Amino acid sequence: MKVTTFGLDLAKRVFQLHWVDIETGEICRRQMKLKELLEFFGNRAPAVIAVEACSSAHFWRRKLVALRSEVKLIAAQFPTVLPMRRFLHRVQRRVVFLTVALATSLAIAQPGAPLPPVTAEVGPDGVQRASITLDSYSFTPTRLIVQAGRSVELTLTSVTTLTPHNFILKDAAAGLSVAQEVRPHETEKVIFTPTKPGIYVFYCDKKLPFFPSHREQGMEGQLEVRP
Ligand SMILES: [Cu+2]
Repeated sequence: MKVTTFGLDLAKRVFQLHWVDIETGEICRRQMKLKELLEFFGNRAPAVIAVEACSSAHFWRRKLVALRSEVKLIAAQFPTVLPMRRFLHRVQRRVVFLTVALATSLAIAQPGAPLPPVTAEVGPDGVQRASITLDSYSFTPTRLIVQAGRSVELTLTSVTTLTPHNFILKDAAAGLSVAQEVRPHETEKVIFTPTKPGIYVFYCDKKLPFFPSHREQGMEGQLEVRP
């Protein structure tokens, strides 16, 4: 079973919900009142819900998180849609909100192009440092470049709402033996020294019964160790 991503358009009385049916690929849309909305999410498997960041978004996040859903606040970030938005705001506000809600739903459901790799910075003490953000279900950056034979210190920060994650990086022959829990909204540091150039996969192996592991949902990245 996969987790469905919803785009939720917040309003005072009637809410618009958009999602992509995982089985059929069909784009679905439904209008609901508050009571129906809470029942809808209360009766289904945990979901990811994208909500446009606005003044009431935090209120809704608390309501939906209480129903075991994970809520992602999405900043206004769609350049082709949003410059027009100011103009359309007066004319047809609803249409644009729906477009954004649907776009956010699709953007989360279908990961885009990979982000560029990040090279760890070497401090005055010779330690290579980098930060990695853990979310459901991704690491950012997904590709980190370090040098062999020097210490690496990673700062791992979870920005997830309630899902615990971990960071596993293991290859005995390359001096890699890291397994660090990172609880929601917490930061952990790990230090290791990669001894052998190569590309090594790090991942989160958390898994709920009956669900695919976080790694299977895309929560993995690569450590590139250069000579
Ligand atoms: Cu995880």
